[in-house]
Formats: sequence, C-alpha cells, structure tokens
Amino acid sequence: MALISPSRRLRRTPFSDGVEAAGVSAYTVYNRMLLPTVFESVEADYAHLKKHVQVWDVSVERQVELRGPDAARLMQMLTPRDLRGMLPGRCFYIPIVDETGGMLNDPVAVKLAEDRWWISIADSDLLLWVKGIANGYRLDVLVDEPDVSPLAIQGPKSDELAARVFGEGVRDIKFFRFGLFEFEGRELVVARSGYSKQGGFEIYVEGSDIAMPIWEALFRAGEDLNVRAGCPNGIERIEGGLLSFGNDMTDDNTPHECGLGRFCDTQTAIGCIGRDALLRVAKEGPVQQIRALEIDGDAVPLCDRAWGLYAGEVRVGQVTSAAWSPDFKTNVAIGMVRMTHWDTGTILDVRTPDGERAATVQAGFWL
Ligand code: THG
Repeated sequence: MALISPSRRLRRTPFSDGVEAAGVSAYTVYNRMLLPTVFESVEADYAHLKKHVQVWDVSVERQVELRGPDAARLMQMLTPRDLRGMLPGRCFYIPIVDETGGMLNDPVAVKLAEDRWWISIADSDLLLWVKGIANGYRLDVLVDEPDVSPLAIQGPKSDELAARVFGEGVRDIKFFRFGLFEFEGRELVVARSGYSKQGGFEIYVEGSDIAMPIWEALFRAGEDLNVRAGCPNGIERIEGGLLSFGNDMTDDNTPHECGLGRFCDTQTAIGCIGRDALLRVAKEGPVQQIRALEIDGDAVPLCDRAWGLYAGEVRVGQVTSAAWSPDFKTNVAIGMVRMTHWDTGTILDVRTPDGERAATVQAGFWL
C-alpha cells in the first residue's frame, strides 16, 4: 500500500513526538487519530510484550465525557449492561447498541462520580450518537471530548514500572478498577486494564502538557526493565480473543453474535435504547457467532478484508482477523460462523488471498 498523507484532519497525539523518536514503523488511523501498529516488527514486538514491559500511546481511545444530573440516565440509555451496581472507581466493558440492537461501539466505561463518566471508545464516531441522544431527549448533561489521552503500560513487568513512577499503591488496584495517583502535582486516573492479556495499567493523561513528561519518566524509570515503546499487538490480541470494532464486528451484529452476551443484562437494563430489539432477538438466540479458528499451513497474509468461510460451496461465515502465532506455531484467527457450523472441531474452507486453506473451529481463545 502507498503511504497515507498526513494533514490536520489526521490528528497526532500528545505522545507522537515520543513515538517517532522511539522508531515507530507503521501507523493505522483510529478515531481520526494516529495509532502505532509496529515498532521493530509485529513478531519482535509480540515476543517483547510477553516478556518485558511496554508503554503504548493509545490516545486514540478517546473519551466521551458525560457530566451533569442526567449523566447516569444517559449512560444506561446507551448500553444493555445493567449499570445500577457500578460504583465510582469502577471500569466496565460495555456494548453500545442502536435502536435495532446493532453494535455501535464496545468501549470501556469509567465511572468517575455519579454525575461524571468517561466512555473510552473504540473506532466509531460515538460522540455524535451520544450528543444526538442527549439533545433529542432534552437531557440535563454536557457531552464532549476532553483533553484526555490514555497511555498504557502492558506486559509482565507492568506493576514494577508503574510502582516506580506512581508509587507502590498502584499494585493494589484491582482489575477494571482505578485510583487517583499523583504525577508532578496532578491527580490522574490510573486503571488496571488494557488491550492485551499480559496485564498492566492505563493512565488517563488529563492535559496534553504533561504527556511527554510522563512518557519520559516511564522510559527513564524502566531502563533496567528493558521497557520499550509498543502498541496493541495484532497477534497477541487474537490469541487473547480481544475483539476489534470495525474488524470483527460492525453495526450489523448484535452483542450476542459478538460473544458479548455476558456483558448484557437486557431484562433489567431499563432505559437502554436497543432493549426491545435485543429482547426480541434474544428469544431465538443468535444465528451466527464469533469463534476462535485455527488456519492450517504456514503464515497467512495480512487480513485486510473478510475471508469467506465455506462448507463445500456454501458460505457459512467469514474470518475477520488472522495472524501467525510464534508461540502456538499455528495461524490464530477470529471469525463469525453460522450456527449450523459453529461447533468445536468443525473443519471449514477459508478463502485467503493466496488460496484455500482448512480452518478448524476452536473451543475458545488461546490466552
Ligand atoms: N482500554 C480503554 N479503552 C479502549 C480499549 C481499551 N477503547 C477501545 C477498545 N480498547 C475497546 N475494546 C475493548 C475490548 C476488550 C477489552 C477492553 C476494550 C478488554 N476485555 C477483557 C477481556 O475480554 O478479557 C476484559 C473484559 C472484562 O472482563 O470486563 O479488556 O483496551 N481504556
């Protein structure tokens, strides 16, 4: 592919100078912003992530902030996950659905206070939908995108690195919870979360002016830990079954098709805009669902379009993400498979750009 031309519409991040100094070699575009995808090579980055610790510029996880008396009501209108039991200090992975039950985004919700929330979005223009709902229903709530840029610390040595910069207290943060930690006199949200299965934290860097100071402090503190700049890794996230909105699912899919039924409480999520539609489809159950798949043969090419899955000449699904896994010595993949062919062990044909291969439905993901 040719290069992408930079411009003002393609936003840099407050960490882009550091990312470039660290030798980024490829970017993708996510929420109209730069997201690094490769530093040394996808395979070398993968091996390093699983052994050491990395710092990721995930500023593209933009925040949609809801502030005001109707913030909690608006949040519940957006998702079929019941938020009534969610206390301040918690993060929830939530499907966001439209009036047909179709997925609009799969963000992490961060409850700062009863009347103040962040929605840490995946790649779709969720701000417009949320503003539209808030205004259409005349809710008493402010909706905007604040100057907040998440920076992730991921990998087995994450606790050690985070403790050196933010203090020993970070070790006590539980999974999908956050605390406030000080850096140069500023209080920052630090959560135990992130888009890998290697463990770690996400720092919600509030104020672009402190972005590079934090970046530099992490690299200084982690020299002897072999800290490197990294990014969400295309191999590791497939092994871990972490879904990518726009790749593995779109607004044509319900949360149940995406395997996100465990994050839905459609019976009790009163107020959710897609609730009636989801109750209707839930009766029958999904007719297709996300599955882990193993693809035979040596390394598959990059998956930048859906690869059809076939039983003979009948199309029964598609592969949407695939990569060679150095650790599992096979091609790991994520696909959407029709009910008639989704049982574990089912062998299908996948039409990749360099020919047909056998693909086997797995019982679950690898990590
Ligand atoms: N962190 C934050 N914002 C994000 C992402 C993130 N926004 C964009 C994107 N990632 C949203 N998608 C996901 C997908 C998976 C997870 C988080 C966000 C995830 N899932 C865990 C799992 O499936 O194992 C845990 C879910 C749970 O048990 O609650 O972490 O990464 N801030």
